[in-house]
Amino acid sequence: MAGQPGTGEACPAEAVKSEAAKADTCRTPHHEGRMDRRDFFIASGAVAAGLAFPSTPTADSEDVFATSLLKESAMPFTLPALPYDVAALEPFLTKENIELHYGKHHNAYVVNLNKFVEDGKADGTKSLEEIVLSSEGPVFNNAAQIWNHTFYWNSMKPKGGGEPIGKLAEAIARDFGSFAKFKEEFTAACVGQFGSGWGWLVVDGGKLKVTKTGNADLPLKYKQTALITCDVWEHAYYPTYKNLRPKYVEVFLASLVNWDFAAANFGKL
Ligand code: MN3
Repeated sequence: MAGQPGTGEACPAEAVKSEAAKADTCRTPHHEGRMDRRDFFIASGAVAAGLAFPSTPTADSEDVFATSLLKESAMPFTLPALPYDVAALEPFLTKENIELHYGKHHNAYVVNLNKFVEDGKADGTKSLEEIVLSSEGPVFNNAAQIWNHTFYWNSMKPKGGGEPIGKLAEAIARDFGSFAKFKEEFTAACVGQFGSGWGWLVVDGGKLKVTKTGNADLPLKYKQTALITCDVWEHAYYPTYKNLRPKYVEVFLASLVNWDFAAANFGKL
């Protein structure tokens, strides 16, 4: 159902067969017995700090939880915490939708990239961005999808939507004519992306642009700075909206998009 074209990416169903994936399932927030673990990932501030996820040394405790954490922390890439609870985007994206998308899909890309490092196919001393810029095929697909998904989670927030303010609002008016015109272009890109991919608001050569990319492709490759993204892979919206991608994109703009995140990305330029 959820489109997984032949881009060399292992699907989550394959990935969960690995030991690493089994260990990773406790990172999914709905496993209530593991709240201590979830708190750790939130406390690590991985998301707030950006998109590079160094491993974290752990104490030598005999506790089962700490032992599994120690095992994973040998892996160079880790799944960053969601910036909100799995149910926080209800009813616009259901808890089930986020659990599947974050806990299975996003996690599978992390598991896969670590496996490539283990097998010597990717350099675990490089940052995620460095791998994205220097790889192709399955390594690129998984690295880029880790980056894209972390960026996507931050592109939404509970009680999102509305319109940006300040310098970003001025730039949107300058480069699109109006916010309404931006919305039209962004919607057309997201709805018009054939098959799996992403809709983006980017800065390209000092100018704001709407773009779309297929599969794992991303603005970083084109020297563009991403401000916001909407995941239009079917797995992103099928559990909540089934085949109604236009409805999902409409709700993304009306109730989910995080303009604070976009403004922060814009402000760094
Ligand atoms: Mn996705």
